[in-house]
Amino acid sequence: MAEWTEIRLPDIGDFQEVDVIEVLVRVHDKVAAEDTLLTLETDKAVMDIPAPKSGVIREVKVAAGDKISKGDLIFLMEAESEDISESPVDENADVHQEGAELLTPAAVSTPALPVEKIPSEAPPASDAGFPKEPPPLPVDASKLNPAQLPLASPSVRRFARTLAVDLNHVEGSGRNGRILKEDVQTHVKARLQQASSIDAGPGFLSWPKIDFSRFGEIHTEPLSRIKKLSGANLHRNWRMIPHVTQHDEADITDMEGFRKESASQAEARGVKMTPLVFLIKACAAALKQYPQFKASLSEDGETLILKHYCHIGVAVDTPEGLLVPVLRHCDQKGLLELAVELGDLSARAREKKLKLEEMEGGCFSISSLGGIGGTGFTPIINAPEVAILGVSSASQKAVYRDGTFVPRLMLPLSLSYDHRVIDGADAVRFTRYLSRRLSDIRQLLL
Ligand code: CAO
Repeated sequence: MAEWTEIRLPDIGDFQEVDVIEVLVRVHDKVAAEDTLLTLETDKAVMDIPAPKSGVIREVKVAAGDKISKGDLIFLMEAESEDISESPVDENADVHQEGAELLTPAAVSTPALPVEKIPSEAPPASDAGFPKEPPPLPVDASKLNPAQLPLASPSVRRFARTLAVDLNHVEGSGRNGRILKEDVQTHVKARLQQASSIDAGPGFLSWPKIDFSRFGEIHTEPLSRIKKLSGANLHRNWRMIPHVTQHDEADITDMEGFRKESASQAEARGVKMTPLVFLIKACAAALKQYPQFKASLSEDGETLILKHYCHIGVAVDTPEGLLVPVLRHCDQKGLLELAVELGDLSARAREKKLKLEEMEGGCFSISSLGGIGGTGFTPIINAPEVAILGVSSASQKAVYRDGTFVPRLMLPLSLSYDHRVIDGADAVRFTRYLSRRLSDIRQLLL
């Protein structure tokens, strides 16, 4: 049904002759109830005038720069009905005006429109055009709420919304402090610069600016490209993932005996068999048993992506910084094969000869500092992975067994996990499983 509605400026408070600063709709625009139609500005506030109902704008009676007051006609709208379409008009259709809100196309001298259904109780259309006294409009003036709106036009507000910018935090450079599009852009630029700097973010103190030369001689060196890249990743992962680190240890006395025995055999093939190779093998078994440790969380945090493959990344310390090449299908490979691959990847990492794809696709990482020392540390998860195993130096410890202390070679393990995905109990189960696997060489070789 074609119903034409006059939209007049509702009561907006004690304002007369208010400036129209923006008209948001044009003739033929389809609007939904509450969509903003135009923006007014007084010396105190900017306010949006919403559509009282859904429909199609048939005439625009105001333009930017006009001054309008309560009751002024601002739009003619064809209220939404099944019959609103772009189809040609039945020019012979009988049309009526329903109260003052319903105006016929003839009465408002608009282009021909599809008018088919007429309310039976409607009074006849007036030849004189619009009624002199407009009826109260169904605009909910409480929704205008000018005091709470930052001074900005709807298009600027829309622009800010698309960038998720809260206008309450944007400083306006326009008249009366009105926020302009450029102000939003400046705000976003500043926030991006802030985010990429080493500042921790809103609410944190900024990084101390200190002239160290006041205290003694200094020189500066630029960070390597790898350090900058890995630093940005580590920073993000540390801030975004709720880390917990589970510490444990494994008795690798028998494993070390076996490793030393097989070392010469490996060496003959030009391969170094270090404890790390055994750790990769044990982790592959543990990841099979606890597949959530090689899962990833979807970007929106709603879904867990479980992988049916087992690719393990190994942190390699290079002169340029940390690199993490990935060993593929670790669950399908023997110790010797893993040792060959680890040797090759770590050598090429140090020579900067790794290909990009050799650092992709990992499901879990191992960071071994055991060759250097240490008793435990807190590795940072390599997102989008959900866990990483840190390995420190094995050392002889007195272990109480069968009523007596015996010397055993104990390996410290530090498992950091994403607490959004993994529970503490599962983390201990994982490290306990690993520990058993490493302690029992027969199981490890299986
Ligand atoms: N406990 C005791 N000794 C260990 C050990 C451990 N957990 N792990 C290795 N070792 C020993 C090895 O057996 C080897 O001894 P020998 O030369 O007598 O055989 C020696 O330490 C050196 O081992 P390695 O470091 O050459 O070999 P690896 O397989 O253990 O490690 C690699 C290879 C590439 C991972 C390692 O060289 C490396 O770069 N580690 C640093 C990783 C890193 O920086 N992680 C931190 C990330 S967070 O900042």
